[in-house]
Amino acid sequence: MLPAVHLKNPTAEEFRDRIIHYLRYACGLELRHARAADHLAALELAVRETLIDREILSRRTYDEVQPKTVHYLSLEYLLGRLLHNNLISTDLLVVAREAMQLLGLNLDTVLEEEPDPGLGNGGLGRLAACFLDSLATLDYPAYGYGMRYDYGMFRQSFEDGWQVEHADTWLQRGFRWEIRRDDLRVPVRFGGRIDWNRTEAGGHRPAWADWRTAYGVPYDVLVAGFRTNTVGILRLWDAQAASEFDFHIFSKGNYVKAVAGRERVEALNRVLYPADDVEAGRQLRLAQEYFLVACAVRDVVDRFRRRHAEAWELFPDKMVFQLNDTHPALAVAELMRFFVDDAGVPWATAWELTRASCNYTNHTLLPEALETWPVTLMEKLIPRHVQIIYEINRRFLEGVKARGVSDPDRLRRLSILQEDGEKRLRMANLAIVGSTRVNGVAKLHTELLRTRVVRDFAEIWPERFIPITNGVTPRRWLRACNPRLSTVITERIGGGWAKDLDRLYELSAFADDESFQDELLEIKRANKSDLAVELERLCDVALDVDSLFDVQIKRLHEYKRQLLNVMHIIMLYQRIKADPSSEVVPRSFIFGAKAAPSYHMAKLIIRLINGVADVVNNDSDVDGRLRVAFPPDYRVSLAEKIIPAADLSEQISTAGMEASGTGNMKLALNGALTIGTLDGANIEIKDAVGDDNIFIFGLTADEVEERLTTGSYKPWDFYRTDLELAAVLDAIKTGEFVGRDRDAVRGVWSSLMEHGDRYMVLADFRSYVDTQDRAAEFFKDRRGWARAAILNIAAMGYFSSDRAILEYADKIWGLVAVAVKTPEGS
Ligand code: 26V
Repeated sequence: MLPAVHLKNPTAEEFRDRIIHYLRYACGLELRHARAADHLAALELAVRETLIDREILSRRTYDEVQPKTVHYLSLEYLLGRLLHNNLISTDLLVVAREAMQLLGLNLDTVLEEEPDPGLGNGGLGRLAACFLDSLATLDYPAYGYGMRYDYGMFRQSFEDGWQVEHADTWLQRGFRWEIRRDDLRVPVRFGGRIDWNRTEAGGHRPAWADWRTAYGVPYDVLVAGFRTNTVGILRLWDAQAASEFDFHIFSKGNYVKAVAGRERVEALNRVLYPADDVEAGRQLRLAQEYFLVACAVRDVVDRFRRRHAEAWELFPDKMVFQLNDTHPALAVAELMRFFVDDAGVPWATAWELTRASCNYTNHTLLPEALETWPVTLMEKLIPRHVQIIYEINRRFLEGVKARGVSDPDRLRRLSILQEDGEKRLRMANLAIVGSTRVNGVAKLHTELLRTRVVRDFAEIWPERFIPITNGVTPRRWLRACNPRLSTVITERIGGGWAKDLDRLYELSAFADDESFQDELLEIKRANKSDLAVELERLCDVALDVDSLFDVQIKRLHEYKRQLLNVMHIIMLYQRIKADPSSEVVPRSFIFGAKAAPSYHMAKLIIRLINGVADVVNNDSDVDGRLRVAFPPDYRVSLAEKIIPAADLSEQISTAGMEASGTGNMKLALNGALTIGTLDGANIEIKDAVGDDNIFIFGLTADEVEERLTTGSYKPWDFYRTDLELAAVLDAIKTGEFVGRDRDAVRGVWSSLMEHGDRYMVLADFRSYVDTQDRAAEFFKDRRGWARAAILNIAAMGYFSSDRAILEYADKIWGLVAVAVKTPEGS
């Protein structure tokens, strides 16, 4: 008999007793001695108990059903805080609030104590987190595999307007959501050399020799589905040095060297690489990518073997991998290594099994973000994989030639190995060759992939490339972050929307309902007022709650064009200076952005924004009509406060450069109107909300491409013909806003006027500014604006990550939902 698992939720009194229990037996404290951090710990453990009960049921069900399971491989998971979401998923929110009250505590205060696990850079990592939520909510058997970085995304502060990075010590006060699984520790081989052994047939067989072993220790983070018993697992790996290997050195009396060797292995998951722009080409990053893949493959193969012994032909029917960008692309080589070297499967069969179980999602079109690794670096770390990749490439190119491709340039572009200059492995080519499906993350993005970035591949395998537009989880990005709006939506259309976001469409019936419009405006105002309090605390700026809250929150990148936004602010400022009595619609500009520590231009733009903020916020002519708030350390928990308060959502990337965007969806879902280019998912958002309910401006992707490739783009032409633009550029050039940093920040001007303005800021300036003027004018029509906001919310159903995951399950994974069985009588 299996032990009974209780699934009924506790009463507030029972839950209070659970909290007291954990305070006593996990923290060793009586209530009267507990501090805020202890309240948080005890509450987390009390909720975790429910997650564990459900997790046990999920595992039990899967052991019995042995369903096909998806494995999401990602170097990043931008989870954000987990307590609030877990309370909602388990339906314990009300009970917990009451229980805290019974203890004389306030739940909201305790929720604010939780640090953000920031194990990701930006959109790609946050998408992985939304997908885990949807997988569990839709009852799909799934694992996420990732790295348990000691230090996640750096903490950002500003000193004299400059970004300063600090270590993110998210684990310092303990992380209650993880469970260390020493029973599932796996060995990972690295280093060594290749020996050529004679086979019986007289040939030579390569063998990996003299490798060393590190260990991967998994920590499981339980991911509760919303209103279902399914609990998924995010398995994060920690690197551990092998004690034998130290002992060998240690026994020779060199203690220091032994410890240093340990250090080197364990440094593997010390830190998340905080760049999402250019490949740093660092050996440690390559080692991280290999380590994750080796741990994940071993874990999956072990589970397969427990269930299906050596029936490897079943592997693709039971196990499927999704590669989140090229970062885990070595999974293709590692699976081949396992099948061929460890399982003794013939190469051709091994290749069929590998390719049938792998799929790859591309998240970027920027050529500089496409990963390549020097082969010499790889040979030191994983010599056997290098051989395997050569063989994959040899057979692939043979196959291509057999299909009649003979143009050497084309073959060179298709090759997994880049051979001009230093020999390098092209991770995208490996991922494409080793996958059944390759997907883009929005329609335009997929089209540009097919026709530009990997055109040669799309020509030989058109069916391999498919679009699946991103989505966001409505649990975190509406229900949890915007309780006011959630409540009125539920009042109007019932609560089903949180699991079936298409239901929001029923709100369009209320678009012209003045009472609903008023309710919406009131909620927005209340959210803005909450945010204003927070921003006053964070950056000492007082915002006018009735001003237009204009929000741009995303990583700082030239292609995302925060610069265009700040140039618009400068222009508005100059209009006021020219005529202080002129009528302006009051605006509050809110930025959130981290720059990669090595991204010089991004850091200059941060300095410029902070400089403009300083001048504008303190000029008496402006008289509070323009305000700029740039709170430091933008992260998921700050996004959750900003998004519900936004009126206008800035999605202003150079067309053809933003793969999808997901912030655009979160903001529209919370009733912000978008000002944006025809880029990424903006196009699909426009189609959903209608041209009248979105502000579109700027060049199209084709127009950008045409100007960039023909060299017909001349930034100076715009300088000469647009007086307002010229004044803005002059102010940047002379360093008007940045005091003694004027020489440094002049680099921003140079990038536009001397280095060709790669991101076409000048080309889009006039169209952007005119569209902003239209938006401001429309904002004065409060009811009209509310109507448009309602129509935005109503149209966001499609942008749920549930819809995205259903598409992956259907078009890529061939995955079937499995209802978790509850024990009888519960
Ligand atoms: C790229 C690189 C380049 C090499 C150095 C390490 C590193 C780490 C991360 C990345 C990821 C950049 C790609 C990315 O985040 N793409 C974003 O993905 C979102 C989800 O699909 C999408 O909405 C954004 O448009 C896209 O920029």
